[in-house]
Amino acid sequence: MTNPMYETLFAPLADAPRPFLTLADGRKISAAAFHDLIARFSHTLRACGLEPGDRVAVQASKTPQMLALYGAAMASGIVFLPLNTAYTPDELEYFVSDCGARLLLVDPGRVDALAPLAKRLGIALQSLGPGGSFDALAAGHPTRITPAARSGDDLAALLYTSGTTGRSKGAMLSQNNLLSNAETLVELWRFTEKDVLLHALPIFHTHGLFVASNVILRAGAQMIFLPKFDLDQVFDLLDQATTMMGVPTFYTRLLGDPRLSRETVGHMRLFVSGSAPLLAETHLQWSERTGHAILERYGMTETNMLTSNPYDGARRPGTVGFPLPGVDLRIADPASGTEMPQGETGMIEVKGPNVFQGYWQMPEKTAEEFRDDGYFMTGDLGMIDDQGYVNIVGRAKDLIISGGYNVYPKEVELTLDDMPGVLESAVIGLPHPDFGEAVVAVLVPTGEGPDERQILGELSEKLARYKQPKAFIILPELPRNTMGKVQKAELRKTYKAYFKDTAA
Ligand code: MCA
Ligand code: AMP
Repeated sequence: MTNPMYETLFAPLADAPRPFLTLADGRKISAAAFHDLIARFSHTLRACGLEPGDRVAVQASKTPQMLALYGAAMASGIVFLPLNTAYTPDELEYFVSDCGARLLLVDPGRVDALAPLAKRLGIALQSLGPGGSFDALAAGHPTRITPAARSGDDLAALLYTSGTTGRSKGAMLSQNNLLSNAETLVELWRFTEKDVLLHALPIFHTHGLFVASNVILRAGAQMIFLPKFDLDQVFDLLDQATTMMGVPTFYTRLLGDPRLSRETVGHMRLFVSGSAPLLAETHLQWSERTGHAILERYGMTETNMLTSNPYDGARRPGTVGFPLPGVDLRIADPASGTEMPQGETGMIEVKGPNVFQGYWQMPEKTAEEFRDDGYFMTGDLGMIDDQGYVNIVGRAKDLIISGGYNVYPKEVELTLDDMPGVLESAVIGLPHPDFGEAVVAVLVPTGEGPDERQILGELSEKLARYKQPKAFIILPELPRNTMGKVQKAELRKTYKAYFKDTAA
């Protein structure tokens, strides 16, 4: 194959009259029409001066155009860099300049705000979606393409992940990394051309883009493509779907709605959950209410999917199932990397065709996260039970997962520590009924003490909304051990019931 991603996922759409996307308003886009858009966008990327290997960065709403841009980037051999729409211009600037993107695409309404940044970085700026300048350029291009020659080892995408310390890192994902995972999941989860996926996840992260969309493309299936997770829209359109993928917050929100019943989901084939731990309690409530056992799986940006509960056989609540075919997974001593006996807890380490190529222009960071024998250290602590199911029991990394989004406390603490009235801070995740974990800042004030409203105002300039604390706790000092290290576990224990029974 001259371009495996394009040929496997996108070429089969060409000229196919079958429906591919159903939008929130019921409008349908056929596979053929979607492929026409991919072709036009691919010509437009080239006309904008991008060549195979160049990066295109996109921070835009979830539209068919955004998904078509992904297909166009693959067809043209251009590395796709999707960015969370919640990122502030400050956050955006780092990603765009670090990867050396040649073109930044944003929503039409954001062009004015981002023009100075694009000018400063010397990068072309266009708008994408209805009324967008990129779309207008595309209209003049043909609907046939010759894809750029690419091998399976060539880069397909860069996805930035934050780190416990230091700068965010761009995970380099090759065509084979993505394709191998899509092929495995289609087979394991039995996707066929008869499936209709209710797609309410964002498409700037692995879950919505590489798990959900790639699986549907590979299976030749279709999607109900919603701009975001909205309970009314989900209930309106659910009867047209056969499957849904979501983060645990989707399932707790659906459970909180009286419309959820055996009847409303009677025709569904499969519910998949991932990105954050699904409480066993949620799994059980869902089974009781709907008769469906949610299939929980586990993955990472750097690796795509790693484990899954079985399609046939017991889906065990509180576990993430078995390693995927082709994935080697071991539990190792975090310090030495020695494999631990079954039943003991250690670092989850993995190897396989899905594991990324390394961090963009950070060879030392890449080396730090791999063992000498090629296993990647996930930073998750796990145990394999006597029936082979992987249990995630904690994290070696200081990370909060709020509603499926990762928040690195260090980044929030560094921002807070610079604010007037704050002597120091500790940012922790506390159990939250809607988001699973919520970001909370424990602050030690200087003399007058911080003004929470002022802090939130300043934070909104610097950090995406989902990273901003949902609550502040003021303490005269932070608990520390004899070495002077802040005892976050103690803070989490003291305040574990902070959000108990509070509404979202
Ligand atoms: C929105 N807000 C949040 C979050 N989302 N705050 C904390 N955590 C969040 N996840 C803010 C909003 O800005 C708003 O702030 C307030 O919280 C409530 O907004 P609401 O309308 O309720 O939020 P929403 O728009 O309904 O979003 C909640 C959501 C969404 C549907 C759970 O966050 C979501 O789609 N999450 C999925 C993330 C995901 O796809 N992760 C996969 C990563 P205010 O009102 O104050 O302005 S990939 C991954 O993790 C790996 C690879 C894997 O295994 O999949
Ligand atoms: P990301 O950096 O967004 O790729 O997030 C990856 C992290 O999400 C993993 O390292 C895990 O800590 C977490 N994660 C993903 N799926 C699950 C799951 N099913 N259960 C628990 N944690 C999960």
